[in-house]
Amino acid sequence: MILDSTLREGEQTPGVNFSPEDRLRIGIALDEVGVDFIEAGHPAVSDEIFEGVRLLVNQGLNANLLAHSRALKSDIDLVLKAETPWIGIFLCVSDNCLRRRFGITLEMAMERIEEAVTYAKDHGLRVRFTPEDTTRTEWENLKAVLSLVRELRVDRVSIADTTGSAHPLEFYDLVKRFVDFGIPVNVHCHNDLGLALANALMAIEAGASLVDATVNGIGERSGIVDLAQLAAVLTYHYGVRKYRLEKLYSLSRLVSEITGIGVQDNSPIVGRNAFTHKAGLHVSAVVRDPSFYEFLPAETFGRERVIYVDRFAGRDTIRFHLRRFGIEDEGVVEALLRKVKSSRRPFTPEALAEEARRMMT
Ligand code: HCA
Ligand code: CU
Repeated sequence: MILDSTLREGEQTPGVNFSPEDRLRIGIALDEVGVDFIEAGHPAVSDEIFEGVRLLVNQGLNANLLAHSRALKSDIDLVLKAETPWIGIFLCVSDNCLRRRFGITLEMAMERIEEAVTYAKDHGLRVRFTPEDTTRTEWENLKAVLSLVRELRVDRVSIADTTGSAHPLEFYDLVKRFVDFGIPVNVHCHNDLGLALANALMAIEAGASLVDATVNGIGERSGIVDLAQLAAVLTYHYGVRKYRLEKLYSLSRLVSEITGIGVQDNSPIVGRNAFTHKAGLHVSAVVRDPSFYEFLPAETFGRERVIYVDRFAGRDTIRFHLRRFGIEDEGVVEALLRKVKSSRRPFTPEALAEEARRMMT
């Protein structure tokens, strides 16, 4: 399963603050893709976020809605008021955090967790608990907390690689230990080393059943797993067929527009060049059968295949474009190819056709 956290982790991106209407538009678009969970926001952060979460709840989406919360009664009360069926409660229990950040003992942290989880469960919420910074937390502490939350009947636990420090093989081992506890496991992988997706895949291999992602991979610092990449891997390598891949591109554009944060030209799936072919050798093959150079078919992802023209072009590149303007003339192809090859700038299909017409008159 996928949990999309664009509206929570994603909103922690510098420069990003969603209006209630933004939250609704993005929520609806996520629902169209078919993500299993939507993390709708952290209601205690601001009144407007609370309102936006309410708006999403009232929309009656298919996805399970979850709201983020500290292990505090006041945060949980706001989630109850917002009426999402799920709550995600987090607290760091590493020795480092306990001593140097909170100044409390593990026992005190466990009391807080017990109070918060019990309060949420007693009020009918389904609970995900995250020992934040899981990957840098002592196993003894994690074990104690896992036993506690299992007793409290939390519905899911999440392993957060909060600083993106994990190595995929290490992460695999940690996830396996969690899975052995018998509580359904989520993973939340940050991308500080560019390993978020690799770690998430190792987590799946180790038995995790849900992965957090955001549209365009946004989030604190370098963000987390990219939704489009995750949905594509689940589809093409794990045989998951439930996500509507053709909706991913417009979703990415929508989030870029709203956040003002673009994607790299070479980003997988949603980047400008993800389905563009340039070298003449590639184009010769692609015009016969795109799969020679496309593992992922452009159409499946709602993208158009682009045949780029510059001095790397070959005869097939020129032929391909001219044919679309109804021009088939080998003499013109040769002349145009010479022209293209002697230049350093790119040619649009229209410019090629115009040149061709000029040559023919
Ligand atoms: C945060 C940290 C978090 C929490 C993840 C979770 C992380 O609150 O911003 O609650 O499951 O990376 O640990 O995003
Ligand atoms: Cu995070």
